[in-house]
Amino acid sequence: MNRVSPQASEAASFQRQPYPLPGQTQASALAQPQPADKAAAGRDPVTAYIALGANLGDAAAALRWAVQALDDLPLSRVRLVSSLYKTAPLDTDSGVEVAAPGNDYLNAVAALETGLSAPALLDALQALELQAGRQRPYRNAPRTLDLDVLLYGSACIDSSRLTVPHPRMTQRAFVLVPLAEIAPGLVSAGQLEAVAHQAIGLFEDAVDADWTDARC
Ligand code: A4P
Ligand code: MG
Repeated sequence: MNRVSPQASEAASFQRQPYPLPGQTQASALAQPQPADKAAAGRDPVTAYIALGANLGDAAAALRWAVQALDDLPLSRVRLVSSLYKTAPLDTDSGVEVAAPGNDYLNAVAALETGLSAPALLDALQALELQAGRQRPYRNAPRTLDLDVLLYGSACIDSSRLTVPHPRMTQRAFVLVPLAEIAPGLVSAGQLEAVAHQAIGLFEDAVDADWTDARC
């Protein structure tokens, strides 16, 4: 994949300070947590990790919009956002890694402190996907926006609509690398090593900028 940045081979071991949200300095993003309860929360907030992906249309703009939209959800605050990564489309459904159709993806992971229940969070993510023009013509089709729940606190969920931890997250560099960037304690060196052959690199256009800065 020749559109991945030269840092691709270093991406698995890459770590940097999390980006601040629009209007925040990096220090304030890290040092001054705000209450997630924009209204009175009925439950203790948990930290959910959300995978963001897109490979159709203006993917960078879609992910930038999504970060802001996540932060605007009721009872929720985006606490940390990873760098933006360019990744090769991957299909691991059969248990074997194969190239999937479509353009390269842009992927990122966000830490969302939320008082929403897990099903309510999934509803909210799917509503945002719809707003972003998501269509599902076939399995693993190119998409304008995909928002998956990787982790919801320490919960294990296995319902007809929601499986958490996300069942394929450990097979994917496009999840593990950005997750390790913002939550290094949640990803082991062995897990990163197991996906180190998958093509992933920092998205060149966002390397020197805060990609979540909503100036588009
Ligand atoms: N669902 C169950 N558990 C979850 C969860 N933890 N988070 C259900 C989100 N949804 C969950 O999802 C299908 C159904 O999964 C939903 O109705 C929900 O009830 P979807 O968003 O319609 O389709 P999807 O995202 O394609 O499905 P899935 O199974 O999450 O796909 P994967 O396995 O995540 O693969 N390659 C690169 N480079 N980057 C990518 O981002 N993404 C995929 C999608 C494939 N290849 C990729 C990428
Ligand atoms: Mg999805």
